Amino acid sequence: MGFSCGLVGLPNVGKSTIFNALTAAGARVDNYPFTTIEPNVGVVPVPDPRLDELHKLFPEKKKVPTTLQFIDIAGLVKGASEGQGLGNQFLAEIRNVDAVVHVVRCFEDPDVVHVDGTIDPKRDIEVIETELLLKDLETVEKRVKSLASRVKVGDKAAKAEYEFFERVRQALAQGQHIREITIHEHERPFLKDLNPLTLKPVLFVANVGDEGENEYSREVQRLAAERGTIAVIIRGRLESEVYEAADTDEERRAFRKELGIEESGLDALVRAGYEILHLVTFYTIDGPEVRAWTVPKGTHAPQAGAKIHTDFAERFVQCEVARWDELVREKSLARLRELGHLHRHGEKYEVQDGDVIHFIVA
Ligand SMILES: Nc1nc2c(ncn2[C@@H]2O[C@H](COP(=O)(O)OP(=O)(O)O)[C@@H](O)[C@H]2O)c(=O)[nH]1
Ligand SMILES: [Mg+2]
Repeated sequence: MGFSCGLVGLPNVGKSTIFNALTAAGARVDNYPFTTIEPNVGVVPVPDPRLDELHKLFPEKKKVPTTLQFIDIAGLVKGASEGQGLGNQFLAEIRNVDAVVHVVRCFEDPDVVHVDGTIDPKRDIEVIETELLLKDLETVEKRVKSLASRVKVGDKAAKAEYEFFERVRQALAQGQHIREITIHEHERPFLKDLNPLTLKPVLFVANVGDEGENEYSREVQRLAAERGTIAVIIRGRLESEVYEAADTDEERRAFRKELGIEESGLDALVRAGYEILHLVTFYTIDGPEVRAWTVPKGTHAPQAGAKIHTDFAERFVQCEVARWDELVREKSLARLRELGHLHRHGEKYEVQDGDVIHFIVA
Protein backbone atom coordinates (compact mmCIF):
# COMPACT_ATOMS: atom_id res chain seq x y z
CA MET A 1 0.00 0.00 0.00
CA GLY A 2 1.21 3.47 -0.82
CA PHE A 3 0.17 6.27 1.46
CA SER A 4 -3.29 7.60 2.16
CA CYS A 5 -4.47 11.15 1.63
CA GLY A 6 -7.69 12.46 3.11
CA LEU A 7 -9.41 15.19 1.11
CA VAL A 8 -10.78 17.75 3.56
CA GLY A 9 -12.43 21.14 3.11
CA LEU A 10 -15.72 22.95 3.48
CA PRO A 11 -18.82 21.56 1.74
CA ASN A 12 -19.16 22.44 -1.96
CA VAL A 13 -15.53 23.32 -2.54
CA GLY A 14 -15.14 20.47 -5.03
CA LYS A 15 -13.69 17.61 -2.97
CA SER A 16 -15.78 14.91 -4.61
CA THR A 17 -15.18 16.45 -8.02
CA ILE A 18 -11.45 16.28 -7.44
CA PHE A 19 -11.71 12.81 -5.97
CA ASN A 20 -13.46 11.84 -9.21
CA ALA A 21 -10.79 13.42 -11.31
CA LEU A 22 -8.11 11.65 -9.28
CA THR A 23 -9.59 8.23 -9.05
CA ALA A 24 -12.26 8.18 -11.75
CA ALA A 25 -13.98 6.09 -9.13
CA GLY A 26 -17.37 7.64 -9.56
CA ALA A 27 -17.94 9.29 -6.20
CA ARG A 28 -21.24 11.10 -6.18
CA VAL A 29 -20.91 14.71 -7.20
CA ASP A 30 -23.76 16.95 -6.30
CA ASN A 31 -24.57 20.54 -5.59
CA TYR A 32 -25.56 19.61 -2.09
CA PRO A 33 -23.59 19.75 1.16
CA PHE A 34 -22.99 16.35 2.81
CA THR A 35 -23.44 14.25 -0.28
CA THR A 36 -20.49 12.21 0.85
CA ILE A 37 -21.97 10.44 3.85
CA GLU A 38 -19.91 7.31 3.45
CA PRO A 39 -16.23 7.94 2.99
CA ASN A 40 -15.22 7.23 -0.57
CA VAL A 41 -11.95 5.47 -0.89
CA GLY A 42 -10.05 5.25 -4.14
CA VAL A 43 -6.74 3.55 -4.79
CA VAL A 44 -4.84 4.93 -7.74
CA PRO A 45 -1.59 3.78 -9.34
CA VAL A 46 1.22 6.31 -9.11
CA PRO A 47 2.36 7.39 -12.58
CA ASP A 48 6.07 6.58 -12.80
CA PRO A 49 8.20 6.96 -15.96
CA ARG A 50 11.18 5.26 -14.25
CA LEU A 51 9.11 2.12 -13.70
CA ASP A 52 8.07 2.22 -17.36
CA GLU A 53 11.74 2.33 -18.40
CA LEU A 54 12.66 -0.57 -16.12
CA HIS A 55 9.75 -2.59 -17.40
CA LYS A 56 11.06 -2.29 -20.97
CA LEU A 57 14.05 -4.42 -19.87
CA PHE A 58 11.72 -7.18 -18.68
CA PRO A 59 8.69 -7.04 -20.96
CA GLU A 60 7.67 -10.58 -19.98
CA LYS A 61 7.15 -9.50 -16.37
CA LYS A 62 4.15 -7.76 -14.94
CA LYS A 63 4.49 -4.04 -14.21
CA VAL A 64 3.17 -3.17 -10.75
CA PRO A 65 3.15 0.52 -9.81
CA THR A 66 2.99 1.76 -6.25
CA THR A 67 -0.36 3.15 -5.17
CA LEU A 68 -1.86 6.17 -3.51
CA GLN A 69 -5.06 5.99 -1.56
CA PHE A 70 -7.47 8.91 -1.61
CA ILE A 71 -10.29 9.26 0.85
CA ASP A 72 -13.06 11.71 0.06
CA ILE A 73 -13.99 12.94 3.51
CA ALA A 74 -17.31 14.78 3.70
CA GLY A 75 -17.43 18.53 4.33
CA LEU A 76 -16.23 19.90 7.60
CA VAL A 77 -18.11 22.92 8.84
CA LYS A 78 -17.65 25.46 11.60
CA GLY A 79 -18.38 23.66 14.86
CA ALA A 80 -17.38 20.23 13.53
CA SER A 81 -15.17 19.70 16.57
CA GLU A 82 -18.32 20.01 18.68
CA GLY A 83 -20.18 17.57 16.48
CA GLN A 84 -21.79 20.00 13.99
CA GLY A 85 -22.69 18.53 10.59
CA LEU A 86 -21.56 14.97 11.33
CA GLY A 87 -18.32 16.57 12.48
CA ASN A 88 -16.95 13.99 14.87
CA GLN A 89 -17.31 11.13 12.44
CA PHE A 90 -15.31 13.01 9.81
CA LEU A 91 -12.64 14.10 12.23
CA ALA A 92 -12.20 10.46 13.22
CA GLU A 93 -11.63 9.56 9.56
CA ILE A 94 -8.96 12.21 9.23
CA ARG A 95 -7.16 10.63 12.18
CA ASN A 96 -6.42 7.55 10.07
CA VAL A 97 -4.79 9.17 7.05
CA ASP A 98 -1.09 9.75 6.43
CA ALA A 99 -1.58 13.21 4.96
CA VAL A 100 -4.25 15.85 4.67
CA VAL A 101 -5.12 17.29 1.26
CA HIS A 102 -6.91 20.52 2.02
CA VAL A 103 -9.17 21.48 -0.90
CA VAL A 104 -10.00 25.17 -1.21
CA ARG A 105 -12.68 26.64 -3.42
CA CYS A 106 -11.24 29.05 -5.97
CA PHE A 107 -14.07 29.11 -8.51
CA GLU A 108 -17.02 31.49 -8.70
CA ASP A 109 -20.38 30.02 -9.55
CA PRO A 110 -23.68 31.49 -8.30
CA ASP A 111 -25.31 28.10 -8.88
CA VAL A 112 -23.04 26.37 -6.42
CA VAL A 113 -23.86 27.50 -2.90
CA HIS A 114 -20.97 28.47 -0.67
CA VAL A 115 -21.68 27.77 3.02
CA ASP A 116 -20.51 31.29 3.90
CA GLY A 117 -21.87 33.08 0.86
CA THR A 118 -18.65 34.32 -0.75
CA ILE A 119 -15.39 32.97 -2.12
CA ASP A 120 -12.66 33.67 0.42
CA PRO A 121 -9.75 31.20 0.60
CA LYS A 122 -8.19 32.71 3.73
CA ARG A 123 -11.42 32.54 5.75
CA ASP A 124 -12.22 29.03 4.47
CA ILE A 125 -8.76 27.69 5.28
CA GLU A 126 -8.91 29.18 8.77
CA VAL A 127 -12.31 27.61 9.47
CA ILE A 128 -10.99 24.14 8.69
CA GLU A 129 -7.71 24.68 10.52
CA THR A 130 -9.57 25.91 13.60
CA GLU A 131 -11.77 22.81 13.70
CA LEU A 132 -8.78 20.48 13.44
CA LEU A 133 -6.97 22.46 16.11
CA LEU A 134 -9.93 22.52 18.51
CA LYS A 135 -10.29 18.76 18.16
CA ASP A 136 -6.63 18.28 19.04
CA LEU A 137 -6.98 20.65 21.96
CA GLU A 138 -9.87 18.61 23.31
CA THR A 139 -7.93 15.34 22.92
CA VAL A 140 -4.80 16.78 24.51
CA GLU A 141 -6.72 18.34 27.41
CA LYS A 142 -8.15 14.92 28.24
CA ARG A 143 -4.67 13.43 28.17
CA VAL A 144 -3.25 16.18 30.39
CA LYS A 145 -6.01 15.59 32.93
CA SER A 146 -5.43 11.85 33.19
CA LEU A 147 -1.65 12.31 33.32
CA ALA A 148 -2.01 14.96 36.03
CA SER A 149 -3.87 12.56 38.26
CA ARG A 150 -1.20 9.91 37.72
CA VAL A 151 1.54 12.38 38.62
CA LYS A 152 -0.44 13.34 41.73
CA VAL A 153 -0.44 9.78 43.07
CA GLY A 154 3.33 9.66 42.60
CA ASP A 155 3.60 7.91 39.22
CA LYS A 156 7.09 9.07 38.25
CA ALA A 157 6.91 7.53 34.78
CA ALA A 158 4.05 9.86 33.89
CA LYS A 159 5.91 13.06 34.68
CA ALA A 160 7.82 13.59 31.43
CA GLU A 161 4.73 12.78 29.42
CA TYR A 162 2.63 15.15 31.51
CA GLU A 163 5.11 17.97 30.98
CA PHE A 164 5.20 17.32 27.27
CA PHE A 165 1.42 17.35 26.86
CA GLU A 166 1.05 20.42 29.03
CA ARG A 167 3.47 22.19 26.68
CA VAL A 168 1.47 20.94 23.66
CA ARG A 169 -1.77 22.06 25.29
CA GLN A 170 -0.47 25.58 25.80
CA ALA A 171 0.77 25.80 22.23
CA LEU A 172 -2.57 24.60 20.84
CA ALA A 173 -4.44 27.04 23.06
CA GLN A 174 -2.39 29.79 21.41
CA GLY A 175 -3.35 28.57 17.96
CA GLN A 176 -0.15 26.72 17.12
CA HIS A 177 -0.42 23.41 15.23
CA ILE A 178 1.34 20.40 16.68
CA ARG A 179 3.50 20.07 13.56
CA GLU A 180 4.95 23.52 14.37
CA ILE A 181 6.01 22.57 17.90
CA THR A 182 9.54 21.35 18.59
CA ILE A 183 9.26 17.70 19.58
CA HIS A 184 12.29 15.90 20.99
CA GLU A 185 13.13 12.38 19.89
CA HIS A 186 12.22 10.88 23.29
CA GLU A 187 8.83 12.63 23.17
CA ARG A 188 7.78 11.20 19.78
CA PRO A 189 6.39 7.95 21.24
CA PHE A 190 3.95 9.96 23.41
CA LEU A 191 2.12 11.06 20.29
CA LYS A 192 1.96 7.68 18.65
CA ASP A 193 -1.41 6.41 19.83
CA LEU A 194 -2.89 9.92 19.94
CA ASN A 195 -2.50 10.47 16.21
CA PRO A 196 -3.24 14.20 16.37
CA LEU A 197 -4.76 15.92 13.36
CA THR A 198 -2.53 18.98 13.30
CA LEU A 199 0.60 16.84 13.26
CA LYS A 200 -0.20 15.47 9.83
CA PRO A 201 1.49 16.97 6.80
CA VAL A 202 -0.85 19.16 4.77
CA LEU A 203 -0.95 19.90 1.07
CA PHE A 204 -3.36 22.41 -0.41
CA VAL A 205 -5.36 22.01 -3.58
CA ALA A 206 -6.75 25.17 -5.15
CA ASN A 207 -9.80 24.01 -7.07
CA VAL A 208 -10.09 26.49 -9.90
CA GLY A 209 -12.67 26.82 -12.66
CA ASP A 210 -12.17 25.84 -16.27
CA GLU A 211 -10.02 28.94 -16.95
CA GLY A 212 -7.29 27.83 -14.55
CA GLU A 213 -5.13 29.88 -12.19
CA ASN A 214 -6.72 33.04 -10.73
CA GLU A 215 -6.34 35.55 -7.88
CA TYR A 216 -7.87 33.08 -5.40
CA SER A 217 -5.51 30.26 -6.32
CA ARG A 218 -2.57 32.64 -6.04
CA GLU A 219 -3.77 33.52 -2.55
CA VAL A 220 -3.94 29.81 -1.64
CA GLN A 221 -0.36 29.43 -2.86
CA ARG A 222 0.72 32.33 -0.67
CA LEU A 223 -1.10 30.89 2.34
CA ALA A 224 0.43 27.46 1.70
CA ALA A 225 3.91 28.98 1.53
CA GLU A 226 3.30 30.76 4.85
CA ARG A 227 2.62 27.32 6.30
CA GLY A 228 5.75 25.80 4.83
CA THR A 229 3.88 23.70 2.30
CA ILE A 230 2.63 23.96 -1.27
CA ALA A 231 -0.61 24.34 -3.18
CA VAL A 232 -1.42 22.39 -6.30
CA ILE A 233 -3.79 24.07 -8.73
CA ILE A 234 -6.35 21.66 -10.15
CA ARG A 235 -9.19 22.37 -12.55
CA GLY A 236 -11.30 19.80 -10.78
CA ARG A 237 -14.44 19.90 -12.88
CA LEU A 238 -12.61 20.05 -16.18
CA GLU A 239 -10.33 17.18 -15.22
CA SER A 240 -13.18 14.99 -14.07
CA GLU A 241 -14.86 15.68 -17.41
CA VAL A 242 -11.71 14.56 -19.17
CA TYR A 243 -11.95 11.26 -17.30
CA GLU A 244 -15.53 10.79 -18.28
CA ALA A 245 -15.04 11.74 -21.91
CA ALA A 246 -12.08 9.46 -22.60
CA ASP A 247 -11.51 5.74 -22.10
CA THR A 248 -7.75 5.41 -22.27
CA ASP A 249 -4.88 7.35 -20.76
CA GLU A 250 -3.68 8.02 -24.30
CA GLU A 251 -6.95 9.73 -25.20
CA ARG A 252 -6.93 11.63 -21.92
CA ARG A 253 -3.46 12.96 -22.59
CA ALA A 254 -4.50 14.15 -26.02
CA PHE A 255 -7.62 15.70 -24.57
CA ARG A 256 -5.66 17.51 -21.87
CA LYS A 257 -3.22 18.83 -24.43
CA GLU A 258 -6.11 20.30 -26.38
CA LEU A 259 -7.39 21.99 -23.22
CA GLY A 260 -3.95 23.31 -22.35
CA ILE A 261 -3.57 21.28 -19.15
CA GLU A 262 0.14 20.51 -18.98
CA GLU A 263 0.15 18.05 -16.12
CA SER A 264 -2.80 16.02 -14.86
CA GLY A 265 -4.03 16.82 -11.36
CA LEU A 266 -2.96 13.37 -10.23
CA ASP A 267 0.58 13.77 -11.54
CA ALA A 268 0.88 17.20 -9.93
CA LEU A 269 -0.52 16.00 -6.61
CA VAL A 270 1.68 12.90 -6.52
CA ARG A 271 4.77 15.00 -7.20
CA ALA A 272 3.86 17.48 -4.47
CA GLY A 273 2.90 14.67 -2.09
CA TYR A 274 6.22 12.87 -2.45
CA GLU A 275 8.04 16.13 -1.83
CA ILE A 276 6.06 17.27 1.19
CA LEU A 277 5.87 13.81 2.75
CA HIS A 278 9.55 13.05 2.08
CA LEU A 279 8.75 9.80 0.34
CA VAL A 280 11.07 7.77 -1.85
CA THR A 281 10.40 5.05 -4.41
CA PHE A 282 12.46 1.89 -4.78
CA TYR A 283 12.06 -0.94 -7.26
CA THR A 284 12.22 -4.72 -7.24
CA ILE A 285 12.63 -6.91 -10.33
CA ASP A 286 12.62 -10.32 -8.67
CA GLY A 287 10.15 -13.02 -9.61
CA PRO A 288 7.37 -12.31 -12.09
CA GLU A 289 7.06 -8.57 -11.36
CA VAL A 290 8.78 -5.27 -11.97
CA ARG A 291 7.47 -3.32 -9.08
CA ALA A 292 7.62 0.09 -7.41
CA TRP A 293 7.35 0.62 -3.65
CA THR A 294 6.98 3.71 -1.50
CA VAL A 295 8.70 4.33 1.83
CA PRO A 296 9.53 7.43 3.87
CA LYS A 297 13.02 8.83 3.32
CA GLY A 298 15.46 7.40 5.85
CA THR A 299 13.87 3.92 5.92
CA HIS A 300 16.43 1.17 6.54
CA ALA A 301 16.68 -1.78 4.17
CA PRO A 302 15.04 -4.40 6.48
CA GLN A 303 11.97 -2.17 7.03
CA ALA A 304 11.75 -1.51 3.30
CA GLY A 305 11.85 -5.28 2.79
CA ALA A 306 9.00 -5.68 5.23
CA LYS A 307 6.79 -3.89 2.69
CA ILE A 308 7.25 -6.93 0.43
CA HIS A 309 6.97 -9.66 3.06
CA THR A 310 6.30 -8.93 6.70
CA ASP A 311 8.95 -11.44 7.75
CA PHE A 312 11.67 -9.91 5.53
CA ALA A 313 12.68 -7.59 8.35
CA GLU A 314 13.58 -10.51 10.65
CA ARG A 315 15.04 -12.69 7.90
CA PHE A 316 17.07 -9.86 6.39
CA VAL A 317 20.72 -10.74 5.73
CA GLN A 318 21.85 -8.25 3.10
CA CYS A 319 20.60 -6.42 0.09
CA GLU A 320 22.05 -5.87 -3.33
CA VAL A 321 21.42 -2.44 -4.78
CA ALA A 322 21.60 -1.04 -8.30
CA ARG A 323 20.62 2.43 -9.49
CA TRP A 324 17.58 2.40 -11.76
CA ASP A 325 19.18 4.63 -14.45
CA GLU A 326 22.39 2.58 -14.56
CA LEU A 327 20.36 -0.59 -14.96
CA VAL A 328 18.37 0.98 -17.77
CA ARG A 329 21.61 2.09 -19.45
CA GLU A 330 23.53 -1.18 -19.04
CA LYS A 331 20.45 -3.37 -19.51
CA SER A 332 21.33 -6.19 -17.08
CA LEU A 333 22.33 -6.83 -13.49
CA ALA A 334 25.08 -9.16 -14.72
CA ARG A 335 26.64 -6.25 -16.61
CA LEU A 336 26.40 -3.99 -13.55
CA ARG A 337 28.07 -6.70 -11.50
CA GLU A 338 30.96 -6.81 -14.00
CA LEU A 339 31.29 -3.07 -13.77
CA GLY A 340 31.28 -3.26 -9.97
CA HIS A 341 28.13 -1.15 -9.81
CA LEU A 342 26.09 -3.60 -7.82
CA HIS A 343 26.52 -2.81 -4.15
CA ARG A 344 25.88 -4.99 -1.12
CA HIS A 345 24.58 -3.34 2.02
CA GLY A 346 23.64 -4.40 5.54
CA GLU A 347 20.74 -3.58 7.80
CA LYS A 348 21.80 0.03 8.40
CA TYR A 349 21.47 0.93 4.73
CA GLU A 350 19.03 3.78 4.07
CA VAL A 351 17.00 3.16 0.96
CA GLN A 352 17.55 5.85 -1.68
CA ASP A 353 15.05 7.11 -4.21
CA GLY A 354 15.56 5.17 -7.44
CA ASP A 355 17.25 2.10 -5.91
CA VAL A 356 16.63 -1.28 -7.50
CA ILE A 357 16.88 -3.68 -4.58
CA HIS A 358 17.34 -7.43 -4.33
CA PHE A 359 16.81 -8.62 -0.78
CA ILE A 360 18.88 -11.54 0.46
CA VAL A 361 17.04 -13.25 3.30
CA ALA A 362 17.73 -16.23 5.52
N1 LIG B 1 -18.46 26.12 -11.83
C1 LIG B 1 -17.74 25.18 -11.26
N2 LIG B 1 -18.35 24.27 -10.49
C2 LIG B 1 -17.61 23.32 -9.90
C3 LIG B 1 -16.19 23.25 -10.06
N3 LIG B 1 -15.74 22.21 -9.33
C4 LIG B 1 -16.83 21.66 -8.73
N4 LIG B 1 -17.96 22.32 -9.09
C5 LIG B 1 -19.35 22.06 -8.69
O1 LIG B 1 -19.50 22.34 -7.30
C6 LIG B 1 -20.51 21.48 -6.72
C7 LIG B 1 -19.96 20.84 -5.48
O2 LIG B 1 -18.87 20.01 -5.82
P1 LIG B 1 -18.50 18.71 -4.96
O3 LIG B 1 -17.31 18.11 -5.61
O4 LIG B 1 -19.68 17.87 -4.73
O5 LIG B 1 -18.07 19.44 -3.58
P2 LIG B 1 -17.74 18.80 -2.15
O6 LIG B 1 -18.92 19.08 -1.29
O7 LIG B 1 -16.54 19.58 -1.67
O8 LIG B 1 -17.44 17.36 -2.31
C8 LIG B 1 -20.86 20.48 -7.83
O9 LIG B 1 -22.06 20.90 -8.40
C9 LIG B 1 -19.71 20.60 -8.81
O10 LIG B 1 -20.11 20.29 -10.12
C10 LIG B 1 -15.57 24.22 -10.91
O11 LIG B 1 -14.35 24.22 -11.11
N5 LIG B 1 -16.38 25.16 -11.46
MG1 LIG C 1 -18.41 15.73 -1.50
